[in-house]
Amino acid sequence: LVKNSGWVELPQISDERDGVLNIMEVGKNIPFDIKRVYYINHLENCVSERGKHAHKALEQVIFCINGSFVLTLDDGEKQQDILMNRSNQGVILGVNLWHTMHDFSSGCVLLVVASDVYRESDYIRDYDEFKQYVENS
Ligand code: T46
Repeated sequence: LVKNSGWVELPQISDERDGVLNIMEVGKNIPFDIKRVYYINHLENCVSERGKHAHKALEQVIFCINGSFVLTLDDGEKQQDILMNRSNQGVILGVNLWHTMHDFSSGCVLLVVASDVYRESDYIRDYDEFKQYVENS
C-alpha cells in the first residue's frame, strides 16, 4: 500500500447460527481511540465519486461492509486502486493521503471509524494544495 496506509483485518466469528460477527476493537485492530463513526449508504445507481480530499491530522479506517467499491489512494508520489469487497478488511487512511471512493456497487455500504470529531479545517480539498502540503511536510 501507499504511504500512511495499511490493512486492518477484523476477526470474524461464525457458529451454527446464521450471521457472521465482525469485531473492531481499539488497540487490537483499530490503531487509535475512536471518537467518531459514520457510514455512507444509499449508493444505488451511483455514478459519482466521493472523497477527493486528504486529512492533516485525522486518522481513519474505512470498511466496505456490504457490496463493493474502489478506493483510490494517492500519497503524493504513488497512486493505488484497491477493490474493497471484503467486509472484514479495512484500509487505514492516515494523514496526507488523498483518497477517492468510486464505482460503488448497488447496496454498497461504507463504514468509517475516525480518531477525532468532524473539523472542516482538517480537510485539504484542493489537489494542488495537497501536493504542496505533502512536499512541505
Ligand atoms: C472521508 C471519507 C472517507 C459532517 O458535518 N460531519 C461528518 O462527520 C462528516 C464525515 C461530514 N460532514 C459534512 C461535511 C460536508 O459538508 O458532510 C458533508 C459531506 O462530507 P464529505 O463531502 O467530506 O463526504 P465524503 O463522503 O466525500 O467524505 C467522507 C468524510 O467526510 C471524509 O473525512 O475521509 O468520507
